[in-house]
Amino acid sequence: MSQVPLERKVLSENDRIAAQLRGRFAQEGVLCLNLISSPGSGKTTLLERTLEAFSANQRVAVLTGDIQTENDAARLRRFGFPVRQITTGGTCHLDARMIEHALAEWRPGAFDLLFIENVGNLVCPASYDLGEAAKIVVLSVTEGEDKPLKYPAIFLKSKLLVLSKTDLLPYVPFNIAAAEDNARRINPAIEIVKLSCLTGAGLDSWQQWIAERRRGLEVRAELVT
Ligand SMILES: Nc1nc2c(ncn2[C@@H]2O[C@H](COP(=O)(O)OP(=O)(O)O)[C@@H](O)[C@H]2O)c(=O)[nH]1
Ligand SMILES: [Mg+2]
Repeated sequence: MSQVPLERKVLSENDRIAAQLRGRFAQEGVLCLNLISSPGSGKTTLLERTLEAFSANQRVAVLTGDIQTENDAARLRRFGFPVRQITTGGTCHLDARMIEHALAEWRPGAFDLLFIENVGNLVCPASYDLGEAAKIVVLSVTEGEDKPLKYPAIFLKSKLLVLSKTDLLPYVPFNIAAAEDNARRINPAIEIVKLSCLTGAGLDSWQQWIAERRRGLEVRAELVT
């Protein structure tokens, strides 16, 4: 089989499993958020700040993907919530089958908010549906404001853009307004949160964004029952 039909087959199989995951998340009232960025943009740090702000009775879980090492899972387990590392061994993205496997050991209903930290890469993860409610693209201010134009697919598919490391803005020639404009040129509906995990600025907007999504799920569940 040539590469294009093979790729199509892989993606349609992925979509089938992702649809099952989405159905399962809907049934169990789980909000699943898929964080995507280049390596080093601050995904794990953002999850650390997020988990540390949750009270222990919150039903939150994390799956974190990397090519090698359990480092990120070790960083995130400190907060007492269930965390599993997915090491892909070379694959540059997570796929729906990996999520299905990783979830198999957790009992249904154990959590109602699931964060997935994807493998650091702005390209491949854009093509893989993981059954998430939203893809979230993280772009740090050291990466250049033109990235939405260079890697449009992930900005097009994301509901939220997190502009991270804003504490570094005084030290780097990053035009934050241009970055926002570029993201909106690709995806006019994209929401944008600017934050720094170092100073904590903007973390409230991030937490509010998540809280609104969780409330949206509850309202939908009430309408269905
Ligand atoms: N100055 C600054 N550095 C940050 C911030 N967030 C993360 N970092 C640093 O960026 C590096 C990569 O962060 P990490 O969370 O591992 O990125 P990931 O690869 O996307 O998970 C680490 O050295 C972090 O300490 C931030 O808000 N400000
Ligand atoms: Mg990480």
